[in-house]
Amino acid sequence: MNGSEKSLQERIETHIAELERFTATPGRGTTRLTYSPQDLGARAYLKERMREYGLDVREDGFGNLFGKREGTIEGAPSVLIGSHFDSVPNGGAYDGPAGVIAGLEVARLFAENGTRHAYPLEVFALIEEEGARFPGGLMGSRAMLGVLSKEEFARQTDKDGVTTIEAMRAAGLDPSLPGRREQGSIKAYLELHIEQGPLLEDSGIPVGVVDAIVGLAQVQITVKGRAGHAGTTPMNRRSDALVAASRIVAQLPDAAEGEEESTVVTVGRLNVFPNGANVIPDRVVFTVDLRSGAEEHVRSVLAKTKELALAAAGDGIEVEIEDQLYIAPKRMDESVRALLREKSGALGIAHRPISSGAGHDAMIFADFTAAGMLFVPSRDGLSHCPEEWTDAAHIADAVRIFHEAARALTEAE
Ligand code: HGY
Ligand code: MN
Ligand code: MN
Repeated sequence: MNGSEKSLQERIETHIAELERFTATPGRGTTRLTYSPQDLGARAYLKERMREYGLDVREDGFGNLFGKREGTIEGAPSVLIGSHFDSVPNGGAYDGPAGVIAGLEVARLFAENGTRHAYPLEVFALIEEEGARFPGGLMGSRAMLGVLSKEEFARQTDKDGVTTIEAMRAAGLDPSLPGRREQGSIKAYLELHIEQGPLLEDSGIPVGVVDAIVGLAQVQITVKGRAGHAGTTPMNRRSDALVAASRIVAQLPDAAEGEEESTVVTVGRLNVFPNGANVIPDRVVFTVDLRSGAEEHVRSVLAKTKELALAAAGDGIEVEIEDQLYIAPKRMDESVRALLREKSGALGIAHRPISSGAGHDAMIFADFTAAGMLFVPSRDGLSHCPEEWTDAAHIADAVRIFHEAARALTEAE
């Protein structure tokens, strides 16, 4: 590696290590919830790097963070490059930050080379992609593009009933700042993300050019029964919310059976109330996350899930279902994909097409602009866990590809 290459890889490793410090679960992975002290720590680090790399720093009314390098055309739409910087509970250090860091380092190369360009380059770091604090996920991008209205955004509450606006204010962020981003202000969208699966590593290919992202739906199911004494309530006089909820959960894998093979269904979050060892549960709240590469299968499994849940009602059991997110499968922009393939090839970096089983903010942007994604390998295909790891050399590959692509996208037509 030549000098700047080595420093690029080392800078990437430093960024990862610095951002990794901002976790609520040190030693047990990255837990960085939106608007938390960990969010603020990471945000401050990213702002410092944006300023160091000559970018104008701005936050919007949702807490999304932007670093802009103006081009020569006044008021022209931006080429956006970045990702999200929140995490799942006890997640990894690369899911999200790898993409934000790639954006930062592309901007640094523009600055280092004194690149003159017509269209602005805008590095971004979005909030609440994971939905670990507020319902649904992809919240920063949905709010920014108006898919989630400002009113709906303001109504979102976390598990303690704290609203987004209250949480922003408590974190010293300003929800009165402009939020909605006009479609005409974005020329293209680039995002690097870790693959979060085994394909690239298994194939020995360092870069994936994403062609499509699965469709996904998330619903929250609340099962209500009747609390009672675990010792004195006969079995035939119980309306046990947890037994009813467990029967629903146990049937869900069958709901995915017979659908297209990429169809998956997951119950990742389940809370029991009042959660006493000697109390019959009177309420259980859980999420169902379901995905497929083909929309008809998303719809079919969603319908089956709701049917199963509602069939559990009766004998003192009530069931409520709340739709929290629904996104059809999305294809990445063909011209951006071709550009990424061309620049990878020109740099001699092996690449392959790859589909995403994970959801990404690119799904939201794809309806508003030309969106493209690159994947880099995840060791052992692991993600959403402390073991998540990606070689900084692969992130550096993606930076070089995006640097060439961003130069092409920001130059005058
Ligand atoms: O859930 C996902 O696929 C993404 O990690 N938010
Ligand atoms: Mn992610
Ligand atoms: Mn994730």
